[in-house]
Amino acid sequence: MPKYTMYAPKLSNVPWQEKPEGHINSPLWRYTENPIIDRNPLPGVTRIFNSAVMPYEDKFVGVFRGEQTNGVPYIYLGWSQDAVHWDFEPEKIPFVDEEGKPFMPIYAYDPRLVKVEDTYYIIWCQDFYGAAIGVAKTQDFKHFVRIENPFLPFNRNAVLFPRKVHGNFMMMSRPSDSGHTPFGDIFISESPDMVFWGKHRHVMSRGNSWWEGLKIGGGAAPIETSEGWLLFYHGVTQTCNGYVYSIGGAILDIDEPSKVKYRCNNYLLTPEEWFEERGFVPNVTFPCATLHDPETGRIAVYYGAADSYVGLAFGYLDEIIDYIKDNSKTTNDDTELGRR
Ligand code: BMA
Repeated sequence: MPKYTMYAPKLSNVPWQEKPEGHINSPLWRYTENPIIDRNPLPGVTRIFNSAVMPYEDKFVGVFRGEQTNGVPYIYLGWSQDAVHWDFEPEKIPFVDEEGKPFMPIYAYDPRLVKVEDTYYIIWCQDFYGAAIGVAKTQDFKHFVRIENPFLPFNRNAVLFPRKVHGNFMMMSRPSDSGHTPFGDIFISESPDMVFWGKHRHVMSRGNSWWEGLKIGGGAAPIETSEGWLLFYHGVTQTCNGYVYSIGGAILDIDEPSKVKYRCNNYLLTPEEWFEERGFVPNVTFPCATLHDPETGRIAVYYGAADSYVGLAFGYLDEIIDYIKDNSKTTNDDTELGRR
């Protein structure tokens, strides 16, 4: 009998491999065929990483950060039957404005993809006189309408919740600066219509432990569970040799998600494999999405690796929640409502 419940649509074809014998130190284990997307995945694109996927009809769809050969990041659409092998559309996603006119961001990176009610939202980081958040919506993955930018610059790592709370859309973000931000906490904002955002609250601070001591940022869209919202996020530390990005786990209160109930003091995944340690930016594991199945409790985490590849890791809901709870350490900044 599972201990905890996941509230999400059934997904029996979630990609999966059982835990390898002797696996220790984390409730997540890696897919043996990682990385699932290699270099030069399509003409004009040198690397795909930090990307998000979802089930759609009888297959899977994804929004992929593609670094073009001119160095500018953009978002590409991909399709898959098994969520492991991907076919990419050769052209960038053709965003339009609300009148249907082409409206392409100058650059776009780290997309997330979240379905709320009957609409799919793509959320990414783009230029808005500095790094800020962009949003588009689609219902058919053919027409992509950009809506208002939710926040002022500078901001990154926006993650939409898969359902409304208090009757409002909920979006986490990480206010930052214009460079490789050496600080950062996760905040949450509410909106009745995806246009006007307010009721800003602080969710959690950097710094409970060394691996996330510099900055943190939202990762995958949170998963609704009987214990609260399960959040995979990234935590960054600074070493004498640069930043290291690990994957962390926390559980947020279901009705007041600015309150952190549990926060794992240990990382759930940290760069250890060649494709995570070696690449355009070494030592990066950067979660952007999960696929998950409530019946089996299986969760597949999609993460960018070394700003060069996409990796896949697996875990069971019960084991992940127990690990987070057993190793939880929270501060006042985490557990309070986050309004000052
Ligand atoms: C962050 C973002 C991510 C990237 C990471 C490591 O600031 O730009 O896209 O994966 O740095 O380079």
